[in-house]
Amino acid sequence: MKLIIAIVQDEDASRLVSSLMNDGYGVTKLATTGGFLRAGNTTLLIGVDDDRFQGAMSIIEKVCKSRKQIATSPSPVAGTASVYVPYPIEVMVGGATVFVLEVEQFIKL
Ligand code: 2BA
Repeated sequence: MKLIIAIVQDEDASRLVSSLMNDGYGVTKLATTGGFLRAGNTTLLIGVDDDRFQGAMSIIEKVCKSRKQIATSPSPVAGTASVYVPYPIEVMVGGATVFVLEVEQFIKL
């Protein structure tokens, strides 16, 4: 068994949960915040048997599309100690950041 930890965009999360649930996957949805953009994103915990792992990954890949987004990021101003000025940057968002862990035990009490 594996545990998929998938960090996705909020706007993809609802469709992704529905798609996974419709295919019989168990999902836990967590409201999370990205460290770089300091914006909300969604982290899904998906426990899957090994033979269903690729199916779950295919759904994540299909639903979560990458796109460019202009974001403002704080940046230290040269020569000042604590003044921060936001400036626009283009970042790729969407897609999914996925961690896959081997599950040692799966216990429901
Ligand atoms: P954030 O940390 O808010 O990052 C959002 C997007 O900003 C990133 O998308 C990336 O395109 C860009 N970005 C991040 N750090 C950057 C930097 N130092 N310079 C320029 N651009 C930067 P993703 O890479 O797809 O990551 C999406 C979200 O996945 C992240 O949101 C974070 O919540 C999570 N994540 C990504 N890598 C991670 C890791 N190694 N460990 C834990 N969480 C991670």
